[in-house]
Amino acid sequence: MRIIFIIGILSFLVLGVLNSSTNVFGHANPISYNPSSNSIFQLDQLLPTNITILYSERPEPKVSYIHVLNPFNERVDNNDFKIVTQNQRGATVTLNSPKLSNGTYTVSWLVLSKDDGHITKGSYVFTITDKSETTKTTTTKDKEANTFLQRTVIDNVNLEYKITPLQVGINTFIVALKDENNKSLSNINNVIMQFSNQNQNIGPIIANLKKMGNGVYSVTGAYLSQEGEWNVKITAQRSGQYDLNHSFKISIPTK
Ligand SMILES: [Cu+2]
Repeated sequence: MRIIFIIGILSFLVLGVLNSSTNVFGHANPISYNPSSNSIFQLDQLLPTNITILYSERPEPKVSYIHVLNPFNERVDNNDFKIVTQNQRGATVTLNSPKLSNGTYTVSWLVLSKDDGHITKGSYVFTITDKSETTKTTTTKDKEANTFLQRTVIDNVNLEYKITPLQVGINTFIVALKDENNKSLSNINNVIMQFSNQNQNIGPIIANLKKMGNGVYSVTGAYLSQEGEWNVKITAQRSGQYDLNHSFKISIPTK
């Protein structure tokens, strides 16, 4: 018993050393976003003046970029990508402040890693609202104008997913997983949704859903940040079984 314990500790230490020196898990992955993912700003209050992303590896500035897009897919950054922080793993662009108004903004980034030569890309969103916009959203919700609802069966699991009110900007996403007998699944550890808009070169935008009950997960956010066709992938991680994956396309109409 004691020997097994010691071996366990030793292998843990060895893995730890490997991990920090050679970066086994590789690639420049985002560690933090500022402003943070899915944050909401009031138009009449302090708005962000720049976007800063910290990565796990050093971006090569000749190739890497951060683009900030308004809801009409127009750039609102000043095209001044530069490396910040002493370890050179941070990158920033400033925002063209007069161009900011209410709406959903997409931050799309690409990094060529100086450390392992690999390219990674992704997107995230933040929202600027004003009071009249909030009122409009409430009215739409009251009317229950649009709900996108789909059901499918994968690996004997009944998967149901719902998007309300199906608009550009903030939506609520609900994923429900049940077994063959329509009992809610209790072995789900995590549900993730990934959103990509290939025409606008956006994505993947990753959303982690919150557990609302056994087999029911939900998140609210502006992940569908522009109109047009989106590819959405749902992944449910289960204990003791393979992940469940389901991809679908959805068309977001003009407001
Ligand atoms: Cu890599």
